[in-house]
Amino acid sequence: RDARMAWWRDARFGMFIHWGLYSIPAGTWNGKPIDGVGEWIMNTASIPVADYKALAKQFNPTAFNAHDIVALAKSSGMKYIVITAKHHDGFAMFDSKAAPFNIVDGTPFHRDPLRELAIECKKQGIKLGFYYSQDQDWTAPGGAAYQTGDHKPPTYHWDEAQDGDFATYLHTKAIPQIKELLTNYGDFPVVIWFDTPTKDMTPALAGEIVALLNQHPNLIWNNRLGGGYKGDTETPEQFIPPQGYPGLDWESCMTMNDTWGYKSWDNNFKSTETLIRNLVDIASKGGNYLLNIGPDSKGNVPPAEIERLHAMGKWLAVNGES
Ligand code: JFZ
Repeated sequence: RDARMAWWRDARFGMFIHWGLYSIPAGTWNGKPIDGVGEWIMNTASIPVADYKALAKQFNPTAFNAHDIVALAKSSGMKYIVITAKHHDGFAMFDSKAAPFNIVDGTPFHRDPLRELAIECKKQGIKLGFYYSQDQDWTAPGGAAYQTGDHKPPTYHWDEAQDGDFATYLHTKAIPQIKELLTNYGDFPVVIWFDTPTKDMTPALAGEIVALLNQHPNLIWNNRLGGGYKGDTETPEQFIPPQGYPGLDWESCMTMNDTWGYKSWDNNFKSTETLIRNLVDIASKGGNYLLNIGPDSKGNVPPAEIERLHAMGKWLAVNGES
């Protein structure tokens, strides 16, 4: 474990990237501003599955540039990147044979940004990990949904197209896609970042995923798989634990404004000073800082985020360790 965690413990600073179809509505649906984080818009606004899926046909992020994003992370002093391979909306931001609702087969873009990032990360000498929503999936039959608004228990689904059997979803989509992610990207991923488990993820089902993960002995995965598995890392979200987590590996993930996925009207950005203080605070308590960017629907990183990352890199160049 120590050998496997060594690079991660040294890293201190990483880039989280939340990017997907939700960057198109960007916090507005049918002309109305939608509260909450941008990547949850399908759930928060109860968007029907067919309407949400139709967004793929207009997703053409031609400004996406893997070289520039990796260079941005590096120049900011970050040592690793974790990008949303699939968020709760079920859309795969990678080439997937397991489900056609993906960026290569389902959009006019036809490119695999995860592959492009993997190539650039290797070239520029920085690590790459994948976020994968293994439990919630709002467009696949049987995928789980957390409750928002007036969605009804026990499934909290808002469209009958979401109904189905969770184990079948796991066996026909999630597990095959996790396999694809673990085998199609060369040296990467070094991290799998799971999220939002429900009670659907029984110890037995989670165990099937763990068996897969164990075939990759250097892989690091977080504490959000479900089924009682603790994983390798604690994941305090949007806060810094006052005493750290003595004896445990931990990573505070945080947004710069109030959303992970891009929202055109969220300008509530933390100051550079606050972000640097957070990094210092976290590092001094033995944790890592996973700081998020949310590219827009063209693939551009918002200027306010670039500006802050550049300033952090400048500060680290003078005051950091390496
Ligand atoms: C989850 C996601 O639902 C969200 O969209 C984003 O990807 C974020 C990084 O993770 O949101 C959470 C998960 C856990 C907590 C809060 C929000 N938590 O433990 O407090």
